[in-house]
Amino acid sequence: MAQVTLYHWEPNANSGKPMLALMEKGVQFDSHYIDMLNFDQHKPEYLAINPQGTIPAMTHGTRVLVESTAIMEYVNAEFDGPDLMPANAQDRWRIRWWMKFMDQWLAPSFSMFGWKFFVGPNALAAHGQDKIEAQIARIPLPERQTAWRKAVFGLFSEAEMAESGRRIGVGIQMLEAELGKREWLASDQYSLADVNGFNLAYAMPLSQPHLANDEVTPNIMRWLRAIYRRPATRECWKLGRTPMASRVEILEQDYIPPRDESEGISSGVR
Ligand SMILES: N[C@@H](CCC(=O)N[C@@H](CS)C(=O)NCC(=O)O)C(=O)O
Repeated sequence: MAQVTLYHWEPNANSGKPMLALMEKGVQFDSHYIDMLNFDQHKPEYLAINPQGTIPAMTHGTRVLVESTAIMEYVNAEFDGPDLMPANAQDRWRIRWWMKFMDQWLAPSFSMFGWKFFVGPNALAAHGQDKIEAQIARIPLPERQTAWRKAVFGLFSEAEMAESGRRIGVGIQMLEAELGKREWLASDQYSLADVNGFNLAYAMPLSQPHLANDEVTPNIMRWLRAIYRRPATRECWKLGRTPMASRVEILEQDYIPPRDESEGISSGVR
C-alpha cells in the first residue's frame, strides 16, 4: 500500500479529524507534527506540501490532500476498515449537513476564542513582537495573516466575540437536541459526523462549562464520553505534545457540574 503521511498539529479540531478517521479505519500512517505556535506551517518544507500554509495535509503516495473534512471522506472511501459513511441516503445527507454546519458555523466561533485566549498570547510570549511581525508577513493567505494579527495583538472586537459566543450557544443547543434523538450525531452508527463533532466539541465542558455539563447537556456529555473511550481516540491523543492533550481527560469524570459563565473560556483552544 502507498505510504500515508499526515501533517498535523495537536490531535484536535482540523488536525484531529483526519487523524481520528485514520485511526478508526486502522490505517498505518506516518505522523508529521507541525508546531503551529512555532510557525512550522509557513516554512518552505511544509509549503512544498501545502502552499496555503494551513494544516492538516495528508499525502498518500504521490497524492496530496488538503481540507480536513474532504480528507476524512477520502480516508473512509480509500481504505478498508469500518465504514464511517452509512449506505442510507438520508443518513449521508444528515452527516454532510452536520459536517457543513460544524465547519462553517460552529468551528470558526470556537476558533476565535481559542486564538484570542491561547494561540495569540502564547505565540507572542514565545517569539516577541518583532519576530511575530516578520512571521506574519510570511503567511501566504491574507485571511490567515488577519487572523494571526487579531489573535496576537488582541484585535478581535467585542462584537465579534459576542457573536461567536452566541453561535456557540445556539450550536450547543442544536447538538443537545440532535443527540437526544439517537445514540450518534447523524445516524444510528458511528460516522464521520461524530469524528468531526468530537474534535470540535470535546473541550466544551472546559471551555463553556456553564453551557455544556451533565445538568444542561446530558446527551452531549454521554456522546463525548462514548467517543473519548474509543481505542482510536486514545491513540490519537498520544500524538499530542502540548498541555492541550491533557484537557480531554476531563471526560474521565463521570459527572461535570454546571459552573459559572465566566469560567473556562480561556481553555477553548483549537
Ligand atoms: N478549512 C481548512 C482549515 C485549515 C486551517 O485553517 N487550519 C488552521 C489550524 S486548525 C491552520 O492551519 N492555522 C495555521 C495558520 O493559520 O497559520 C481545513 O478544514 O483543513
